[in-house]
Amino acid sequence: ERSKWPKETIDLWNRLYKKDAADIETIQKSIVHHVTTTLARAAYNMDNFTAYQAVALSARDRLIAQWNETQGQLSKADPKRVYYLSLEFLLGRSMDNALLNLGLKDVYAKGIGQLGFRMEDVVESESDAALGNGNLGRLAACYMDSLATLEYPAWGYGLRYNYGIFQQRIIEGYQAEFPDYWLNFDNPWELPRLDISIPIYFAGHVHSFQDEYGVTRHKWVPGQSVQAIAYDVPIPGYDTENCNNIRLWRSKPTRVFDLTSFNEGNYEKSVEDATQAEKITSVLYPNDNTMAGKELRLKQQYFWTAASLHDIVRRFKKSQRDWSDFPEQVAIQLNDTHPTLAIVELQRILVDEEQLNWDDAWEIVTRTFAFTNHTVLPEAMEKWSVPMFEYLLPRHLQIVFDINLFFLQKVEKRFPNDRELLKRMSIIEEAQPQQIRMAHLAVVGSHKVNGVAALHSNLIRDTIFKDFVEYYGSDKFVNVTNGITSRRWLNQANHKLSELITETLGSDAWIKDLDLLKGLNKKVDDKVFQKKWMAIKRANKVRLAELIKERCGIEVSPDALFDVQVKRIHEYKRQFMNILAVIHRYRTIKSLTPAQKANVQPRVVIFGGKAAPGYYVAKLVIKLINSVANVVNQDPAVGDLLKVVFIPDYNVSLAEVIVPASDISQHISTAGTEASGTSNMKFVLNGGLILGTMDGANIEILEEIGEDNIFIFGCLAHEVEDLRYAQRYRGVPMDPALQGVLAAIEKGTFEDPKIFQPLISTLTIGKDYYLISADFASYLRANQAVDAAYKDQDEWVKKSIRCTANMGKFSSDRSVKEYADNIWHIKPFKVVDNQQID
Ligand code: HBZ
Repeated sequence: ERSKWPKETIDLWNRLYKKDAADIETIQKSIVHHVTTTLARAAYNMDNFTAYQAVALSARDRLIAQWNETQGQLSKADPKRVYYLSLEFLLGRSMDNALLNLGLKDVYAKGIGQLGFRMEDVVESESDAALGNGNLGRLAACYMDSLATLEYPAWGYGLRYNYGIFQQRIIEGYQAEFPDYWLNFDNPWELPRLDISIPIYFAGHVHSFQDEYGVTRHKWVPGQSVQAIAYDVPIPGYDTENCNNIRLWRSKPTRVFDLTSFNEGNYEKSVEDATQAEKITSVLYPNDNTMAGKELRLKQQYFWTAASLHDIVRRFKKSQRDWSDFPEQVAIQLNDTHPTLAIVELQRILVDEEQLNWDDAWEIVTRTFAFTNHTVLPEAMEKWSVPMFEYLLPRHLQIVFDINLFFLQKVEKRFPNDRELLKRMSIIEEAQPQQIRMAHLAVVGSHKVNGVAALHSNLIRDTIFKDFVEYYGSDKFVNVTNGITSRRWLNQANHKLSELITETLGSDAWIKDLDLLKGLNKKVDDKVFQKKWMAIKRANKVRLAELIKERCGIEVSPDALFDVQVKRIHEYKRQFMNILAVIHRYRTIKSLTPAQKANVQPRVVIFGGKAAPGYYVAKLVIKLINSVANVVNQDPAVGDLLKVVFIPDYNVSLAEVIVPASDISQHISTAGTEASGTSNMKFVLNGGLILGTMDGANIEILEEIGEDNIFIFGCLAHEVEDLRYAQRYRGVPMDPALQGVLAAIEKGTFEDPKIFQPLISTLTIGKDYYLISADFASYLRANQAVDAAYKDQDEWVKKSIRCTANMGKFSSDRSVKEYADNIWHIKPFKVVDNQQID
């Protein structure tokens, strides 16, 4: 107990415990110290990677100090905290962000410059932390940055996968997957907490008995156990002392259990059990927006939610408050349905272990949780087979059935004699075998449910959760439009533009208050400013052109229009439609006379993104893009008028180079399918225009920047059903331009057409679920509008400036504040820089 320390000891601590000064020499000393001791290297034996490691270790020392200070002060004040449960945190690189947020970027750059290294090279030596599939994971990372910056007491909980999202290589035009063993070298951004080890149980059976009051109670008697070990990743806020935490769990075998097998003389089984235990956090599932249904995935979800709740409950119990205060102290946000088991686990802890009665426990549970939905695609809805669930989590299954029973009883009371309604709303789907609908469980166990953009939130109210809106009332279903952090996506990724903005606005306050970008609106017509603006865009394009040359061996001109579509490859995102339109463009160019060609706007069409390894059709889209690129890029009749590029292994740090270099980016999902999109926000924030559909956050971006600064085409969400119906039953013919394009593929213009047959057959009349044919004509027109607008560079630059100027709404600071005010009911807690213990 610190309070019992003698005064001399406290004084000694306070003399020793001083934050390091932030002058160049102190920084250089710490770098050299880490090179020569932690890394055991000699100065003359240093490369960029060693320099990166040393700088990271040096920055980490400071992060840890801030982290300690924050967590110490939080423990003492014990305000309400929010816990963000996400199976994915797509952090990317950490060093640049850590130095920026610590306010030490310039002095570190100078410091290592004098030691003979360039900051850019050092920064680029870091590999990405890629513990996520796409923007669900990246959103979690942006939110952690904003939570710390706005000084909210928040922790993230996730898994520490040994293998992040696979590395993609392109071999003969096809995607090939390679493991991402990112922990090959020590990860300096994590603090292993080997002392925090939590037992997690699986399988076994349930023991039911009467307690001393004659009440039936249940106790889970598990059959297996593993250990959860904590690894903490400090998340510093920008321009604040606050430093939050992401706690990632790693699975390890339990010693007691392998000893049992060992003592039975079954050495091999004990080793096998140990391997099984480590497997739980071995690999991130590489599917986005599809449900794999694998047992190991369910194990991951339970392992993670149980460890996290154990930690949260332990922290709460230290305060010795009454259980009814739990929702006053704890808010838990479920990032999609992946952590929904946490609802069941908390109910189990309260009822089985803390002996609360069911109703009191359930009241606490539902006041604690809130749930974010990220998709309406049916194939993405999580369902778990009851037999598999029962084997792994027998007690939890009983609880799920009880939750469902009590819930349906209440529904029945409100809406009597409606069996169809009960069937639709049930948490259990009557199939062979029965399935647990995790989205229904998440809705029933939460006090707020949100979608991630206005259209999407309305859609979930009208479709998948319609019955629930009628039952609970509409207040429970809210919208929080996604956001992105301006620190990474403008200040770091586009540093030159960031400097120009600061110089123009006279302050860098916009980095924390993105609405201040509005001040750029008055510069729209300023010729000098326009020139600087375009010069920066061009420099960014030169940088991307160099990257394309290096990674793809393709020469592209930075004077062409850069047209970018980078995101996960998925049918609903319609990269297929994009490449079909590229083929159309290619055929058109080939049909022109030299005089006509002189009027063609040169364009570089850039693709990037990973397909889930088992998603055959998506992988064929990648193959088609590469086959088209091969033909087009080598056709002398086309030259610089059209280039097609597929950049392999798209990830966060590539995005940081690609986003600032785009003139146009494509966000062209079938209306109603893309919940929000967040890269659309990143591109526009960097002065790139959008070619897109009326889907997700595109709609709100349009509202903010004005319809003259965005290229919109295609059908609207409410038209989709009718169009599908018309296609299927009224024999609507295929778009003629599309027919021409398909004929060219089938003729063998791009390799053996047999390869692409399964892809082309997705467009068969009546089967074109994503409405490529229906939208094709308006898509081609929108592309022409883009070409025409780009030719008028005087107007284009104005559009580009207006884009950036009006993107304030899409700061993740705004999103996080909405969550804090309307869902979590938490307040900022400012950490003071006192550096003293007492
Ligand atoms: O979440 C995305 C949505 O598609 C996108 O529209 C939205 O902007 C973004 C942030 O809200 N969803 C994902 O990225 N989803 C996944 O990555 C995913 C991963 C594993 C799953 C399911 C989905 O099992």
